[in-house]
Formats: sequence, C-alpha cells, structure tokens
Amino acid sequence: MRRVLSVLVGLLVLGGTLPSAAQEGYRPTPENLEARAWFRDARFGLFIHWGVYSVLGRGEWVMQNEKIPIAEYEKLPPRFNPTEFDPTAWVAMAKAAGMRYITITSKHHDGFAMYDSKTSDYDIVDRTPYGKDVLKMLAEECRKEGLKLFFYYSQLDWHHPDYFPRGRTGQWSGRPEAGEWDRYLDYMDAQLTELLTGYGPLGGIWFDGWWDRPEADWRLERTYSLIHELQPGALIGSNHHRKPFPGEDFQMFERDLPGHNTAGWNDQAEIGTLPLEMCETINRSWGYNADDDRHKSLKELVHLLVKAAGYDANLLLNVGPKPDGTIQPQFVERLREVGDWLRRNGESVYGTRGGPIPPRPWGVTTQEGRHVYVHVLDWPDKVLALPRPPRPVRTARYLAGGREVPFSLDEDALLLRLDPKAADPIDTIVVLELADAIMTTPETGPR
Ligand code: FHN
Repeated sequence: MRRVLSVLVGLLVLGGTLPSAAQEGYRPTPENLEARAWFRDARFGLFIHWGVYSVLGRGEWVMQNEKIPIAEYEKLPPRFNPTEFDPTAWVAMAKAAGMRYITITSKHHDGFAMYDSKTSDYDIVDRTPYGKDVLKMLAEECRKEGLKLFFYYSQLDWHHPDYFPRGRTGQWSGRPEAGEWDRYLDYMDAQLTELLTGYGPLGGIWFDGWWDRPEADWRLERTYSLIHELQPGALIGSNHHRKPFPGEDFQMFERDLPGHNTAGWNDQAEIGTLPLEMCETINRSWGYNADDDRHKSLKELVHLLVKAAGYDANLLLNVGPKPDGTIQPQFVERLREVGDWLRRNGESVYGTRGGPIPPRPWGVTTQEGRHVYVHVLDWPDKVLALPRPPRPVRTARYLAGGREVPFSLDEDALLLRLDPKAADPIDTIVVLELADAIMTTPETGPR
C-alpha cells in the first residue's frame, strides 16, 4: 500500500494527473445531457476507418505491423486519389441501413489527417492528388440528411516527432529519440479545435490510442474542457478500455458487449453509468483489407445489434472504404439487409433501453414505456420461462403479425407458449404489454 501511495504522490507532485482526474468536477450541460439521451435512442451508427493505408489494402495497422518507416509510408499519400468518393452514396447507404450517426477517422494512428488541417500539411488536401477535404464533404451531406457526425481522433501518433517518449507502438517509424510531449499535446488540441470549429455541430469525438501510453499525462482535463467549451453538445468517448474518466460522455466497448471480454480488450472495462456503445466490424478488419472476406451473416449482424440493445448499448458497425473511395459491395449488401430488418422490427430497438429481464443465452429484452420486447434468438422449445416482469403483463403478441402468444404467470415466472411455426430464423420478437411503464433513469436504465 505504501508503494502505491508513493507512486500516486509522485504522479501528482510531478504534475502528472491520474487519468481518472481527467475533467474532475465535470458537470454535463443540459445540451450535453440532451445529446446523451439522443445517443441512447439512436442505437445504431456507422463506423468508417479510411486513410492512406487503404492504398496497400492490408488494414490500418500496416505501418506498425510491417515496420514501415515514415520516409517510406509518406510515399502512400501521393498514391491516394479516391476519385470515386461519393458522400451522397455513403450517407444514403448508412440511412438505408437504419443508422442514425456516422463516426469517421479524422486521424488514425498513422498521423495522417483526412481533412484540411492548418496545423500540419500531413493531410489529404496538401499531400494527395485528390486534394479535397472529404470530412467537409461528408459533414455537409450528414447535415443535409439528418445524420449526426462523430470524428474518431487517434491520440496515438506514429508520425509526429514530439510523440515522445514512445509508447507500446511506433518504434519503427524512424523518428528521433527526442521530443516535447507537451508540444505534441498542443498539436493534438489544435487539430481538435479545427475539427470542432470547422465542420459544424458534431455528434462528438471518439478518442482512441490512450492505451499506447497509459502512464503518460495526456492532459485530458485541458483537452476535454476544450471540447466541451467549443461544443458543449459534442459527446466525448475514449476507447481506453477502462471505466470512464471524468469528462467523458459515453463509454465504448471494442468487439464485445458491455461487461464481456471475449476479444481481450476489455479486461478492465468496468461498465460506468454513461450511454454505452459497442463497435464491431462486418468482416474482421477495421481499415480496408483486400484479403479479408470473412463477412458476418445478416443473422450475426442483427444479433450484434439486438444484443447490444439488450445491454442498453448502441452498435457502431464498421466499414473500411477502398482507396478509390468505394465501399465493398458485400458491406453495402449486408447493410441494406440490416436496414430491411430494421424497417420491420425497428420499434424493438430504436428508442428502447435494456429490458427488465437481463440478457440470457436464449436472447435479450429491450423495453420502451409499457412495452417489453422479448428477443428470442436461440430457443428451440415451445415454452420459455422468464423472470416475472416488474409490472403486471396485460398481453403478449408476436411483433411480426400481432398474433397473441399464450402466457401464464406464477409468483416468480412468466411462461410464454411459443408456436414453432411462428419462429423467426433470426429473431422471434414477442411484445409484452404491461399495465404501466417501467421507470428508467438516464443513468441506470431499468436495471
Ligand atoms: O488500434 C485501433 C484500431 O486500429 C481500431 O481503430 C480500433 C477500433 O475500435 N481501435 C484500436 C484498437 O483498440
């Protein structure tokens, strides 16, 4: 215990702030709380990982994985010319999928800005033959079509010379073994200021990369305060795989449902009380990977979306566009299919909270007002026994078609008598109508 205390005192004396100090005492504005409520209701967003790395077609970590030094990597931007980029088509695809927001990489770990940065010329306008600000084009289309836009911003930077001391990655970039860490943080804050003042009202900032230097003083207090001052309604999330730090407005889980750790990222990701989001890929790659054809089925994608909602979380589903600006047809087709499913079943996802019956191997529940949606995802038997809901059950019906579902109650349980002929191969949804609404709070939901 003495050792721990001396480390903590050392951190504070050295001016280091504990990450959990972040924006201590942060009080979200009414505008921010309204944005959080919107976010919870949105339930479904499009993640876009797009950068000059797509030229190689081997994912967004190619610079690190193949130990490509900056001098070599800088030969990629001149080859990046996405003449087929069509923001109208991208936003139309997201809307057809039933998505309510888009989160796109403004700068990934490679340090390359996908917008016209005045803080650096290492950007799409100054370094590529394409020479246009794709984020500006996308922001205008999102505003026109009523989708919110979030910017992913990597705190980790494999290009900037002042990202020093290095962290767990970026060792082979060829940068000098020296640098001014605070000067890098100033650079990051300057780029964030550009994004928060030049692209209209944002849904928020999706940080990533803190995990590269967990011991560093990331000056989160200053950066989070800057964001909240520039756009109080912009939600801050950071993919640090920990319980949220003060100043953050939503919590994300990578490739896992909240509280799970199947992918290995979330061993310390204790669920907080903020709005939740899980992110996943359609194949297995975030950035464009020409060899990755392991596309999830419609059933797998709907189960991701429904299970996330059952955990009171959004699903942020990723595409990695190609270097020409197009999106693989397999992704477009899958997203269209998910949109078709949502057009039939969306009331059981949008605007709902996690249901009063906790997620189980057979499925999950979502709830909105007096309605509880029982998503039977994997249950072969005729009778499904559930814990008795917290309010009297008036009726039970299949969402598809409205036919009644026979049920009975005893002091502990609700028994649903399912008709095998009514079973849906993806998700058999039974709607319970309760005598009155289950009260949920913005923080805790029905739990
Ligand atoms: O290293 C990144 C990775 O490239 C990708 O952006 C994912 C998306 O959640 N986040 C980091 C891995 O945790």
